[in-house]
Amino acid sequence: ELDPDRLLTAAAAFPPPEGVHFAYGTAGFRADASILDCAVFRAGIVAALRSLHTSSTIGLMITASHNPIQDNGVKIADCNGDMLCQDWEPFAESLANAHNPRDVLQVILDFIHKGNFFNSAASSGRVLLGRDTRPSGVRLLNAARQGVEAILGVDAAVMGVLTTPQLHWMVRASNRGHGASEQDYYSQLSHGFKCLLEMKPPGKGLITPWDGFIVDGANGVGASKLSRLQGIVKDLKLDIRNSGGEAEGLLNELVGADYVQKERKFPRHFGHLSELAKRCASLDGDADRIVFFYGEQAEGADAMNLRLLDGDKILTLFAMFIQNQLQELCSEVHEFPAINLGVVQTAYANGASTRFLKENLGIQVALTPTGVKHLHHKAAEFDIGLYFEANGHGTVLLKEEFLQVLRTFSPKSGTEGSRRSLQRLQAISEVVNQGIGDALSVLLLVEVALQYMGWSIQDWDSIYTDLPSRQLKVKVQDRTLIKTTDAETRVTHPLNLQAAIDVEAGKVSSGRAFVRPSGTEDVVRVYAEAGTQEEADSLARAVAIHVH
Ligand code: NG1
Ligand code: ZN
Repeated sequence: ELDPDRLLTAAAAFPPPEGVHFAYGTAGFRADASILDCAVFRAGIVAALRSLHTSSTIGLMITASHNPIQDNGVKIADCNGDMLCQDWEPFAESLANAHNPRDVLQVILDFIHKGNFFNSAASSGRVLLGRDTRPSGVRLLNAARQGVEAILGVDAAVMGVLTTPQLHWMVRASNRGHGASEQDYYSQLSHGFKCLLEMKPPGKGLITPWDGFIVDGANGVGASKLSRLQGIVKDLKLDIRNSGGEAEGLLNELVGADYVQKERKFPRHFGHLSELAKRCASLDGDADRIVFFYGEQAEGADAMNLRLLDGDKILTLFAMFIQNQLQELCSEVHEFPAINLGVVQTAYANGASTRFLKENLGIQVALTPTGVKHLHHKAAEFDIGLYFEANGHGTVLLKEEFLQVLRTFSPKSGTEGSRRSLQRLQAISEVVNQGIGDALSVLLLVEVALQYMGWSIQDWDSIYTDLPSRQLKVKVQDRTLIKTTDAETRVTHPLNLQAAIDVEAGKVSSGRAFVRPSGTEDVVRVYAEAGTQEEADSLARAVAIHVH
């Protein structure tokens, strides 16, 4: 039951900022923190209604991920721990942009009447609220809480400072009736990790002496959470830097996964020659992304080159590791049903990675438009689906039916080997976060995979060589005039643009290029790939000119 008076009174305390239009972007609302109170309050209402509608716990996270510290944002986690169901995005957007409390009420009533959405709605609900370390988070979390409580019967549970994926994990766990505390999260991840290391097949692994990871925490929430995880996972040696301490610098400033991946530069407090070749990783501001890197001696200079292992390399490592586990399972347990393994990428995936996955590993590769929600849904179609964006956001999904088979299957041979091959896959499902990409969980699984392969970070890097690529941003009058198809790889409007891109791509060796309007910035993005860096650069420039 909606209580209009309660809602109107609560909404009156959060007037909308003048002349601002909020768009529900790739991951909710994001803006300068000073103008966000109203949008966050109303996102709280959306989360509360979603909780009633699904009769489940829902999550709401206050974060602006890799954006600067003065920004903030709000994202909603749906009942399975994934992103808010896309059908609700237009509703969330209209609500955020309603002019006054009366309009807020009207938008809600329209939504209810139009779609029969609340036919079976529960009478009570619960929303878990989390935030990253931004100073504005305290105030905005309170706004979200008031939004949730504006809806009669819905409880707001303040979980405090968390990584985005921790909050998603808690929502998922709680809707499955599992322990859903932060401590449960660490316990599950570390249990899976420990099992996997204990079950490493004899004779495999550890060729180079193992010396842990140096991790860039982006001066954000990931650093402290990672050190808590380390306290539980005894075998994990970490040297955590940029953990947000007084002297360490600002959130995401010259640090973090986005900086390392886009700028191809070492984050602050990295990059001394004495650390050459060591295994390094960088988290983003809310720890839902991670990339890996190491330093290589630059030719004739007393500096280091950065060697980046991006989301595509992580995806490839995981695909090989899991494929090996499946092969082992099939050879130990002949009667095990066939398993459908697939990976999902976007057009930004380096062509060398796609080719390696298809041709060398023989794995099916699906392509979706940019944005985790698209990749996630596609990956969920496979028994085991892996997805990663090149920027380091991704995870592994194991279908519930498949997990059920793993748990209950009793192999005819009944040998130690057959039992272990089943248990390994179960342990993988404990380490991965099945709600959303999770830097902490990916870090653990990378460590496991490298140990199973017996690989150094250099060995891992050399699986394939990235094709040289270039990304450019082009400012145009109206970026929405550009329309694309085939997972954004081809332009349909303006009419002659695709033909022009094809001609340019044909002028260079192994040329591939595409353009698309960004979903998070007011620019058109240009991506080009070619046989040499010079060719990739010239292709990108040429395409950018056609976009203008
Ligand atoms: P847009 O601005 O739509 O390209 C960017 C990233 C996405 C995704 C979203 C969400 C690139 C090229 N695009 O989207 O991968 O992470 O932000 O934050 O990196
Ligand atoms: Zn993030």
